[in-house]
Amino acid sequence: MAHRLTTLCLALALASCAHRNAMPKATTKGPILIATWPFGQQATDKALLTLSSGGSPLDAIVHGIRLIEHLGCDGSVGLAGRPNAAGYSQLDACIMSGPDHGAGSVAAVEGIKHPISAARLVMEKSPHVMLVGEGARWFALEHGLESVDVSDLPAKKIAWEQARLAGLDAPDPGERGHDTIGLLLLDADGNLYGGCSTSGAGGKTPGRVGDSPILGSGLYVDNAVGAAAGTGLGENIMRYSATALIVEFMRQGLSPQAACEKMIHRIAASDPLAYDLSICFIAINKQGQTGAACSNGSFPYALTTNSTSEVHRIDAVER
Ligand code: SD4
Repeated sequence: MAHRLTTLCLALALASCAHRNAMPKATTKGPILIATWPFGQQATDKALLTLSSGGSPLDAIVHGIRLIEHLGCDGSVGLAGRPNAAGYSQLDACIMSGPDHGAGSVAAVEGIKHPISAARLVMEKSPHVMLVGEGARWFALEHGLESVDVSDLPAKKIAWEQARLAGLDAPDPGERGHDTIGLLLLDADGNLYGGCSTSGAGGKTPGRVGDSPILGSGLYVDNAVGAAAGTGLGENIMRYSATALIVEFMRQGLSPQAACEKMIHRIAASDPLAYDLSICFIAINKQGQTGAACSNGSFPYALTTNSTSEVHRIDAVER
């Protein structure tokens, strides 16, 4: 089932992939939606549909991301995503609301279908910003989110711990594949919102948390300036507070494109990996300009407005 859905996601996304390296034109009138990866187009389209049906901007972010969590596009979001080293899913998600600088986040949560909804509940129904693990699951279920059976998890955890003690190391997560849905919205009133959700790096050590639920790493929204989201190997993003810095670069006057590129160069200049970072960013500013950059390889991302919906593909930054 998951495989069929993944194939469907890819086919839909590739059919509309356009304009290698074409830079989208700046638009000033929202809504404008930008999302990571080709499957992000399904999220941007769904979010636009939510807005045009009268939904709020936060509904749009959540509906768009829930669709990807449901489809498990690319095997990297939701419960259909690649499991951790012990063979089960631990999911990360966060959401930010520009006008009130609201934020909610869940990390390493097990056995719920929609971590983005849990993150929104943390933002709207708790006095906290971030909940992790069992507490995040408990809170989500208390607020009516759909659960899945986790009765086999204790046995899986014990088996993994025994294997670990026997000296069998967790596989390198970087080689197991990873992606994230990051979705940013500038609405018709000029307000900014964002969310992201991931099952994280495949084969990660149980308990590992990536950049995606960490505000300022996987996602940052500043309603006065702009918003940014990251995807790629979280360890290479969260050590640099990358999306918070991209927003700061925009505050200093850089375009979203230049801000994303500067962040890649900034990390590459000091990191032992140089440009071999496997990280990408998207960004949007208050004026509706958008940008994207990646460290190596190429990076497709989705851009949707009232009049167009396309997947753009950029090459790695010039060194
Ligand atoms: C993580 N950043 O958990 C996520 C995974 C990802 O493209 O986005 N991969 O490290």
